[in-house]
Amino acid sequence: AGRRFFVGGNFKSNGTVEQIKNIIETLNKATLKENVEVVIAPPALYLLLARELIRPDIKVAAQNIFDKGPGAYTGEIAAQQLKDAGIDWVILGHSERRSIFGESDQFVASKTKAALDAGLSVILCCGESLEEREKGITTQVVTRQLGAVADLVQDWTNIVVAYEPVWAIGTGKVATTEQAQETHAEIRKWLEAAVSPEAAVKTRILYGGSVTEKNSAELAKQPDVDGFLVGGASLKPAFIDIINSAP
Ligand code: G2H
Repeated sequence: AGRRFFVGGNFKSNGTVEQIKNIIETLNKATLKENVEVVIAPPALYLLLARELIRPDIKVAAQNIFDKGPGAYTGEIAAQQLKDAGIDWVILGHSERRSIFGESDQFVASKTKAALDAGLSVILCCGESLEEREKGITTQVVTRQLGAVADLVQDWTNIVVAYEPVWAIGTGKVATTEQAQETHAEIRKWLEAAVSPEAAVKTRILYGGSVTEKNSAELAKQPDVDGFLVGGASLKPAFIDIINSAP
């Protein structure tokens, strides 16, 4: 569809200095398919180390920011500080932030706006719970989550959407290719109506949730799957095979 394939590695709260160095060394030595955009997101503590060591064609993302500051916000990192440190991307609205830390759609939207205003690019996550899927309200849930962002942000050029069904995250239960494609197509339809026809054509929609080197090639073939947000498997050499499963 002319959209550049995108693969993000979300390390979550995993790794040590030594392990991060090893993952980066493996990536630096790997032959990666050209024209795949690759971004790794180590824990905040290791962002500068990662940026220093990683090959220049791979970018680095934070896993969160605060929507205010710099200032008196103990424990938080402001968007401008990431930008200053040469970190170009941030993951926002991950379901673990929403469920464990109680982040609302509005808070995620406000952070997305702060990130974009500071010149960062955003991997914006959305996704339904198992209960919501069983109720048949998947589309309502993800468009409500994304809609909060559309209320504040008109220009989606620097947003990549990641659809991550909560029931598939870290569970080994990957969505079927049909389930992923169906929801991705719904998101694209929503983008056309709620943001713009241009955003619908250009915005990358990633799939996330138990992506491995075994299921990535099949998912990558779907017309509305433009890449992956990979958790567990991004810490392993298999991440390279996932990157190279781009069609
Ligand atoms: C979903 C995904 C990465 P995993 O959270 O964001 O993690 O691949 O481990 O399910």
